[in-house]
This record gives sequence, C-alpha cells and structure tokens, in this order.
Amino acid sequence: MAKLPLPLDELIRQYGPHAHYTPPGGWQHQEEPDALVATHCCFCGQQCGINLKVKNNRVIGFEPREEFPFNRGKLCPKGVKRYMQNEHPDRLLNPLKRTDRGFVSIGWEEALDSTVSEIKRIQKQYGRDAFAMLSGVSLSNEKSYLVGKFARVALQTKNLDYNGRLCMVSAGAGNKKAFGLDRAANSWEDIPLADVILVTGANVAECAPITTDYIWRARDRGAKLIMVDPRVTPLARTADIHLPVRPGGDTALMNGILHVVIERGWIDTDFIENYTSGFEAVKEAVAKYTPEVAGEMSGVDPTLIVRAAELWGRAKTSFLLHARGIEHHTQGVENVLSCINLVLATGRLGRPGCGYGTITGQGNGQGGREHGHKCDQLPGNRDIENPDHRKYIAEVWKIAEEEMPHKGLTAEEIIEAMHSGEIKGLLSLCFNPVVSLPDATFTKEAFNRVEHYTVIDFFMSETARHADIILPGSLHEEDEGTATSAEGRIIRLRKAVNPPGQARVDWEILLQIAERLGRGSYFPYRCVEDIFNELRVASKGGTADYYGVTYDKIERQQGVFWPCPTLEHTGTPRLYEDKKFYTPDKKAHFNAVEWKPPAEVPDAEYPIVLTTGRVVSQYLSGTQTRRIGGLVDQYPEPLCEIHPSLAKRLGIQHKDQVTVETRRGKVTLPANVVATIREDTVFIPYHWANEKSANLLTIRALDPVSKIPEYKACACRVFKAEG
Ligand SMILES: Nc1nc2c(c(=O)[nH]1)N[C@H]1C(S)=C(S)[C@@H](COP(=O)(O)OP(=O)(O)OC[C@H]3O[C@@H](n4cnc5c(=O)[nH]c(N)nc54)[C@H](O)[C@@H]3O)O[C@H]1N2
Ligand SMILES: Nc1nc2c(c(=O)[nH]1)N[C@H]1C(S)=C(S)[C@@H](COP(=O)(O)OP(=O)(O)OC[C@H]3O[C@@H](n4cnc5c(=O)[nH]c(N)nc54)[C@H](O)[C@@H]3O)O[C@H]1N2
Ligand code: SF4
Ligand SMILES: [Mo]
Repeated sequence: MAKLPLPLDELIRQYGPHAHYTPPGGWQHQEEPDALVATHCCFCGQQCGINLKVKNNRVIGFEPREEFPFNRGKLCPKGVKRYMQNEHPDRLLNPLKRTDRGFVSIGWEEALDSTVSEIKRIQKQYGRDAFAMLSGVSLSNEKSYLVGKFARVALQTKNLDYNGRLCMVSAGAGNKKAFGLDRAANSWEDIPLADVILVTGANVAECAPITTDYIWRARDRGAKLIMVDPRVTPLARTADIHLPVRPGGDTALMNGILHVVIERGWIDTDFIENYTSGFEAVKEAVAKYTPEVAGEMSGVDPTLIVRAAELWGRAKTSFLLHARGIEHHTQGVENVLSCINLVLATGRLGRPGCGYGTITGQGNGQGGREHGHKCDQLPGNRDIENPDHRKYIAEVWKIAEEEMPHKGLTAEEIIEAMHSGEIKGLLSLCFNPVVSLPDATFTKEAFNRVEHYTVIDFFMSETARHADIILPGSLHEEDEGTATSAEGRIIRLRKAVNPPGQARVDWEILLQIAERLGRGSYFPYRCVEDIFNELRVASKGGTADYYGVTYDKIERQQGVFWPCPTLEHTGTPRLYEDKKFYTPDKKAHFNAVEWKPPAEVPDAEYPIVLTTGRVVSQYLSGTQTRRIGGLVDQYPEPLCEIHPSLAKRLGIQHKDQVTVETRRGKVTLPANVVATIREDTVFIPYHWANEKSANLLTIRALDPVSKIPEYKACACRVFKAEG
C-alpha cells in the first residue's frame, strides 16, 4: 500500500526550510532581556555552557557562560546562532494529518486518538513487534530513559532503537569489551597535561571545536600532536605528524604502530602483567604488521608509521582521542579496539595526563547511550538479555519480568523490516533517517511502505514528510532536564520559554500516548525531576551508575561525572585510578584484531573512494541548521572535496559541477579542489537532503557487532556534470 508522495514544492513553501527570515527589528536589533537562563548548547556532545536571553516568552539572544568550566566563555558558530530556532517561522505549531491534499491542522485529541488507534490496530493484526519506535540522543537523559521504558512498557514492543546506532555504537561496543564500561576514561582536564596527543578519525576543529583549545593548551607546553585522517583537517594543519590513512585502513595502521612500539620495548610490562589480559594474542597478531605491511594496507608511508610510534612510544603521558572517522566502518568496533590496544600496551590510563576517549557526537550522545534507549539495553547500561538485569528493571518498572520484551532490531534493521513488510507501523522522535541513513532511496521506499507513521518534531524534517500524523514537540530550551557531555559530565538543561502555539513538551506527549494505550499508571510523573529520580534508581548498580547524582549536586558542582553511586560521592572525572576495570575479572582486556578491507572497495567501474562527514557550520541532517540564515550563508550547499591531481586527471576545475555516482545513486554538486585530501578519495558533507543528499550514495553495509553503517568508505566514480 504505497503512499502518494505529497507535492514537494508546496511542502517547502509551507514548512521550509526557510533560512532567510528576519525577526522583527532585524538580527542586529538588541532588546533588553527580562531574564538570563543558564543552560547548554543544544547541538554537539561538548555541551558548552550558554546563557539564553529571554523576553516575553521568547529567546532573543545568547551569551556564552564564562563560569562553565568546559568552555569558559567560548562557543562555535552553531552555538552562537542556536537561539534563532525558537521563534522560527517554520516551527510546527499544530498537530498535522496527512490528506490527499497535503497536511492539514487538526486538534490534539484527534491526533493522539488517530495515532493510538493505529498502534492498537497494527499490533492486534500483526503482533506487538510490528509497531516499532525510533528515537534520538539530542534528547535529555530523562527523555532517553522515558523512551526506553515507554517502548517496552507502553508500546510493549521489542523494536526500539536510536540514532546513536549511526554514531556512538562502535565506540560503545569497543569500550565495553575492553573496559566493561562505556565512557571516556578522563575528563578533558587531562588533555592539556599530555605530552603526546593522538587524534584519529576526528575533525576536532570543526566538529568538537572547543576541544581544540584543550589540545592547544597541551601544545603550549610542548606536547606533540599526531593526526590520522584522509584529509588534512584544520587541526591536522598544525600537527607534528599527519598520517593520511586510506578510508578503512585504521586497524592496519594502529596494528603497525603497536608493532613498532612492542619491537622497541616501549611497553609497560608491569601494567600489562598486573592489570590486563590478552596481551600475548595481540602481540602475536601485530607481529606481521611491519611498517611496510601496515603501510601497504592503510595507504600510509611506513616511515610516518615509525615516527608516530616513536613519538607515542617514548612519551611519559599521552591522550588518544577518536571519533566517527574510525567508527563509521564495517570494522568500526575493531578499529576502536586497535586504538585501545595501543593505550593499554603503554599503560597510560588512570593518571594525570594519561587518557583515552571517544569524542561523543550529539548533544547527549553519552547519556543517551546509557539509559535503555538501545534495542539490547536496559537502564544503567544493563543488558536486556541478562536475567538479573531484567529482573531488577522489571521491579523498578513494576511489571512482571516475562512482560519485558527481549532484544529487538537495530535502527537500520528496523528500516529493512519496514521495507520487507515485517514492521507495519512506526513512532519516531528526534531522528531524521531519510537524510541520515545510508542508501536514502531505500530508506524512502521503506517509509512509503508502512501502514502508519507518527512523528514528533518541531520542524518538518524530510522524514516527517512521510508521516501520517505529525505531533509538534519541544525545543531544548522548552523543557527541563539533564544531559551528559563527551567528558561524562552530567549537566543541567533549563527551561527558558514555553513551547509556542499548540506545541507540547516531548515527554508529556509520550505520557499522553501511554495513557491512551491504557498504560498511564506506569508513568506517574508530575515533573521532569520525577523521571530523573526514577532513572537514578534504575541505573543503581549498573555500570552507568547515576544514583548519587541529584539536580542540586549538579548545580553545586557545575556538573557531576558518573559513576556516582552514592549521595555522598562527588563523581569520577578520571576513571581507573585504582587500575580496576569493570570487566568480570576487573582487568582491562586486550583484543587481537586483524585488518579487513571495507565492504565495497574501488574497482575499474567505481575507482575512487567516497568518504562523508561534516562541516563546522552545519549540524547532522541539517533540519535545524539549514534553517538558520547565518549558518546557511557560511556553507549554503554541499561541495565535493577533490585533490588537484585527481581533478586534473578527470578534467575538473575548481567550482565545476561534478557528478559523483555509486552503485546506489548519484549527486551533482560543485567541486572544491583542495590539496588537503588524499588523491584516491573524495569527501562530501552529508547535511543536505533530497537531490543533494550524500546518503543517496552511501552503502547499507553494517559492522557485524555494533551494526553501525559504513558511512566512511564506499566506491564511486566522479565526472564533470553535463550541461
Ligand atoms: N559542525 C558539526 N559538528 C558536529 C556535528 C555536525 O554535524 N556538525 N555532529 C556531531 C556528531 S553527531 C558527531 S558524531 C561528531 C562527528 O565528529 P567527527 O567524527 O570528527 O566528524 P566526521 O566529519 O564525521 O568525521 C571525522 C573525520 O574522519 C575522517 N575520516 C574519513 N574516513 C576515515 C577513515 O577511514 N579513517 C580515519 N582515521 N579518518 C577518516 C574524515 O576525513 C573527517 O575529517 O560531530 C559532532 N559535532
Ligand atoms: N553519510 C553520512 N551519514 C551520516 C553520518 C555521516 O558521517 N555520514 N553521521 C551519522 C551520525 S554520527 C549521526 S549522529 C546521524 C544523525 O542523524 P539524525 O539523528 O537523523 O539527525 P538530526 O538532524 O539530529 O535529526 C534529528 C531530528 O530530530 C529533531 N529534533 C532535534 N532535537 C529534538 C528534540 O529535542 N525533540 C524532538 N521531538 N525532536 C528533536 C530535529 O528537528 C531533526 O528533525 O547521522 C548519521 N548519518
Ligand atoms: S555546537 Fe558544540 S562546540 Fe559548538 S557551541 Fe554547541 S556545544 Fe559548543
Ligand atoms: Mo553522531
């Protein structure tokens, strides 16, 4: 039963994205605020402190928070413009229903009743798991926790997953395997104390801009910087060594560095013997990754591998950071483990200036991956298949353990099940899969096949255009709550204004649906803090233990680092100081990993590697930042980065329109001819939709363990566009 596509021009006329609106009086117009509300940026995992200026229930401006210890008065271009969403003319103000004529406004009663009657119909006809839920971690901790409970207790489906599946899961799986706990090992305060910093697969200056400051503080003390990236990113331009890895070559590269470190005797035998297991297998595995072999596999000059090993090996203190560049791969988890092996072999953890961490992505990328938002997880980062964990959470939720659903499908698998007809209905919030999942043509087909789709969003996202019912939800500054930053610091988000028009706060919408499903009594919350207090109990005794965290403590301490197991505890900025890990044997685990090529490698037909990622002024699927004039002006459309030699061979000049084509689709966009990218690779940022969407090109290949898509490597061809 395919849905009729609604006329796109008309949709865009009505619901945007409109980037070029000016508020009354113009952007320069300065009004005196009634109040300053101390909160945080709604965008990336850095969670910079920000004051919102409020007047008459409107956010009219911002100022950075000098006193917040993480950013100390600094913000990036997105943080500076974030406040412009609140009054934006594209804001969804009423519930909408899809008709043959387009979307029409309806009342809340009708909207909620329609959604609930479709949930009931589909579950009765096809079984409970035929109705799925997708969610995201721009949501607060409280909403993440609530979504996990709502799906299992109100919808009673096993099929709940989240957009962190596209983001944090390779790091999460690697961390759990090696340390038994999933969080950066240190607060960022250890970065300036390190003598060597190795950053791989992270465009720090554009995607975690404030972290640049921490790295530069180390550089001011004479620290060395090693950057691994197929592109010479802005921070890499200041590095001592840049290793231009071929996309997908990371495990080989890190095994090569470790090979040299072991050969030269730069390992910490005391640490390895007393506090770890599995080293011998790793030593054996990396024996064949000589600099020459590793260089061949990873596309990096062997002498650079030796130089990087020399810097890392001889250092007394060090910090290793990575992000999606190594994680967005079919070998994502193994890439992470290859980094952890290097950190463990040199024993540089749990001391000042000795650290390791993944740079989280979305605002609450850390907290959102702890509270049962994932298809295989219960709160406290518990395992949904572990009988003790099920029993504990069933008691907190006041349900029988047998009622608790088991492990469900991951995000991409849910889309595949929608495509195949196994899943018939979907509720989503805080996720824009039509833009953000790989192989966008397939994703759209899947959305057109479901019998019912309800979405909760504050803007008309490209995915929302496929919905039957749209429920207008809340912006970050329209609700209270907490989030957990890349450092593992739990911080307070404060409400500045009420949602406009008929829009409602997200968690209240979920409670209203639960009520109509006859499950309201399981959700007896009067305020957000009630949800937080239940989360604390649910997390108690789990590895992500928030029990000792209270709103009051967060306030007093400018944040609390978990684990924080008791009310007396002040939190744990630096993990593993006692060299005890969270694995059953309390040791850190080495994991031997072998390099494998990406799922699709270049061949005669598609001879070039395509990799995708971000630019500083746009955010994720762009639903929010493509609506903010100042940001759109900085980067109005995607560009294809291409090396001058490759461009020359292909007869392409700077700013020429080029077509990039893969086995999935093609996109035409201007060439950005730059010498800062490998000659065999092109790069496209993915923040745009429709015919400009990088995900028309990417491949639906998943890491077998984490199920993250391989956004960072597929095969393409590039040619000058016709006309
Ligand atoms: N401006 C901005 N900031 C953001 C976001 C945003 O959308 N815009 N999103 C936030 C989110 S959710 C996330 S997940 C983070 C992402 O932050 P990052 O992971 O830093 O960003 P990406 O651009 O996805 O990829 C990082 C780098 O990986 C490199 N790379 C590509 N392939 C490989 C490879 O095979 N190996 C290695 N070593 N490197 C490779 C790319 O060239 C790129 O420079 O940023 C967060 N911050
Ligand atoms: N090719 C390629 N694709 C990628 C990546 C890549 O590097 N390359 N990166 C991947 C990564 S790391 C990520 S994290 C994903 C992100 O992908 P998505 O999660 O799909 O991207 P967002 O733009 O965050 O979409 C969130 C949607 O939720 C809405 N929203 C935001 N906050 C809230 C809220 O508080 N309440 C409600 N109700 N709605 C809200 C926004 O308006 C938006 O429509 O993209 C992935 N896709
Ligand atoms: S987008 Fe990230 S770095 Fe920029 S201001 Fe917001 S939280 Fe800070
Ligand atoms: Mo992400």
